[in-house]
Amino acid sequence: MPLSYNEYYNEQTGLTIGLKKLLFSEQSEYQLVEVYETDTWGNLMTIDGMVMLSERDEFVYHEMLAHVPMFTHPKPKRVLIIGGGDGGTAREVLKHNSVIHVDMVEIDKTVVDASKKHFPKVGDFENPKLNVLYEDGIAFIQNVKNPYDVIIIDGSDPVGPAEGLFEKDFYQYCKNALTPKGVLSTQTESPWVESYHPSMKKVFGALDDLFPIAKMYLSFIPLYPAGMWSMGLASMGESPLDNNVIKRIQSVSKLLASLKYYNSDVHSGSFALPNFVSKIIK
Ligand code: SPD
Repeated sequence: MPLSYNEYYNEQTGLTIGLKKLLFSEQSEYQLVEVYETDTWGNLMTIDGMVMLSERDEFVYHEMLAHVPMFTHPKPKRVLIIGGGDGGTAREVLKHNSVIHVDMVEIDKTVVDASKKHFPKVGDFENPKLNVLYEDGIAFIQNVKNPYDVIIIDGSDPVGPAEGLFEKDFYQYCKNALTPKGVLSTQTESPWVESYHPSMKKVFGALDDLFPIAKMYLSFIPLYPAGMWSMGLASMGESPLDNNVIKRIQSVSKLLASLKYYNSDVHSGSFALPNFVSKIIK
């Protein structure tokens, strides 16, 4: 029987990935972090049995979580990433020339260390603009003194240490920590997994109440449950669908040429929601 990894997300329905071997397994203070070598997806990181990233498809998630808010802001200089310990979101943020400083607040150093060793191409950890802090993002956000232009929440699923990242109070603190035209993005799970709908409703309810602009957008990530993944965008300034934003994206050909998923058409199209998806957050 060949080795495989299974993430069940709906009774007995789930995802199966062929494995070659286990490369790393550590029960940290917070969670079980594992890295496998897979048959066709490169190395794979799981946390508490849930897929976080594979070398082959991580670009979709990281490009979409980072570039949608980064281009929605006219000139993002200071950026905060909550979670994101594998470094992929920071790598994408750091491609923007306007950025002068990125704080990445990751609760679990085990994730960063495992990523540096087993996903050496994912992070840009030596970049002098990146400051990694090993702290609880929920505590950190309540004490921000110097606000950020963009905040990106790259947490795990709403079980365990990441549960608080789906609460209204957390988004109120994020709003307080943004500059006047600040923009936020956050990962909000698969519309196909009903057990996550209450968390999705909570996040979009909070964003709608707190921000003048709040929208869901979608991307397609093969190794996440059911392959369809939602993210939230909230803005105190421009709308992600403003013409200015689209022109801004099209003006940076060098950055765009380095990307494998994101472009101006994907940016606009990602906000088109199928009816069953909009219904979840109405
Ligand atoms: N079940 C997948 C949840 C995705 C959460 N973030 C992944 C981290 C990648 N930087």
